[in-house]
Amino acid sequence: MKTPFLVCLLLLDLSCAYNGVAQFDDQTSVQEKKYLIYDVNPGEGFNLRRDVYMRVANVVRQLREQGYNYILVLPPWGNLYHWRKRENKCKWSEFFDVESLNLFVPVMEFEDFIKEAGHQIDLVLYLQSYAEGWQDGEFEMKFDIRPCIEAQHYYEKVGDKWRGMFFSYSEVWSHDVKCLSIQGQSSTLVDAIKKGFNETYRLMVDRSETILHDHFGDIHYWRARRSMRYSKAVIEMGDKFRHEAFNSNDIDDRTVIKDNWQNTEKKHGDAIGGNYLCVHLRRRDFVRSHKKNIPSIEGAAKQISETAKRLKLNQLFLSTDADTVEIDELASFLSPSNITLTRFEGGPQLSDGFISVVDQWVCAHAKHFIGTHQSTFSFRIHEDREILGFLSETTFNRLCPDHENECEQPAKWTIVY
Ligand SMILES: Nc1nc2c(ncn2[C@@H]2O[C@H](COP(=O)(O)OP(=O)(O)OP(=O)(O)O)[C@@H](O)[C@H]2O)c(=O)[nH]1
Ligand SMILES: [Mg+2]
Repeated sequence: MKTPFLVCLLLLDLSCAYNGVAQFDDQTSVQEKKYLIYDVNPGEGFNLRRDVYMRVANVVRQLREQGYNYILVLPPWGNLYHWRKRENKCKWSEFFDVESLNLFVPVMEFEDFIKEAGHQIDLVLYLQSYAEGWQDGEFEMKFDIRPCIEAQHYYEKVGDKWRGMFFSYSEVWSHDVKCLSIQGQSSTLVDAIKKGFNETYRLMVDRSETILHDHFGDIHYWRARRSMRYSKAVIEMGDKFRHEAFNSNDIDDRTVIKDNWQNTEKKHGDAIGGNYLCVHLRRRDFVRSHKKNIPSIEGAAKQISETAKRLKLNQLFLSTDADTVEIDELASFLSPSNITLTRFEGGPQLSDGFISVVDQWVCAHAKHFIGTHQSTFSFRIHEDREILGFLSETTFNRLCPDHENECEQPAKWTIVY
């Protein structure tokens, strides 16, 4: 079945702008420089991809600590299901501060990799589970080269070159594709690379979401997460909006952080936030896939009104992927009617991805936040608020489904330094 990859190759048009080259200065390793490129299941959204970045960054960290000189190549953003404009080839620097990422492990944009190392990849290692599934219910860390289960849907040998999606860069190809059945976490992939592929100069690991975190929420998780600062453009846009819409600024909100995340350590309660309530109301596909755990629009409005009243906040910042009909409906149910609903609309010149990150930044600075059950979009806001130093009770909240007044609230994954 060749359709998925051929269809994706046709979606090449809307490229993102080029800006900036990453610099790094890490002397951990003495070996010849090698590149670790990675990709994620095409169906995954932006914020799960941010989580996978932390897993792979910790693979590179461990490889470097053990003397292997890997540079992490950042997978361009593109063709995401939620991006209605279907942009592709978007650089990380559009959303994130690449210099800051670089302070955790050396990283580079894919276009810089091409400039430096060409259009060829030596090996694609396609991660997959074991065809036979779990054995005896035991979680055993293991990996083995096995026959491919599904990689043939995404990679195809044409002459002596393996072709694939490669982030919509049609000139890129690989010398080889192998499938690695793996059960495990970042360190398991480290072991696999050390054992079988540490001579590979340009190694790409596809389906990286297959590996888990070594320890979710530990210091290495948080170091990778803290290094994931937003780009100057995102921060400037978000701060300007906060100021104009809510008269919110870092001094008054006590959300000043140092430029370098390595020197930033804030305590819970240091931040108080701007004079507004932020709600992340996840709709669209979530209405189907998480039906039992999210409220109706009317139910959401009721909960928001109660919280606004309790906290004496009459300014609501709404971060949502809902359509305008649902937003108008929500506004009409807010009570008392002096609660003002404000959104960051962006404008046609901004990408869907950029607008969504600005939404997250504005929510991260609110006095109080309420998210949507099991949305990785909400989870990333929790983390930003932990970094800024908010009290956990202002952060780990979610909207309950209708007729469930006291639903279970999100797990408090508090920051570790
Ligand atoms: N602007 C904006 N976009 C949103 C909002 N909520 C969701 N989106 C869009 O939908 C995407 C969210 O998808 P994911 O990043 O997969 O997060 P999720 O779907 O909530 O969580 P999982 O599917 O569990 O990973 C974002 O990247 C946006 O493109 C929102 O509040 N504001
Ligand atoms: Mg999603």
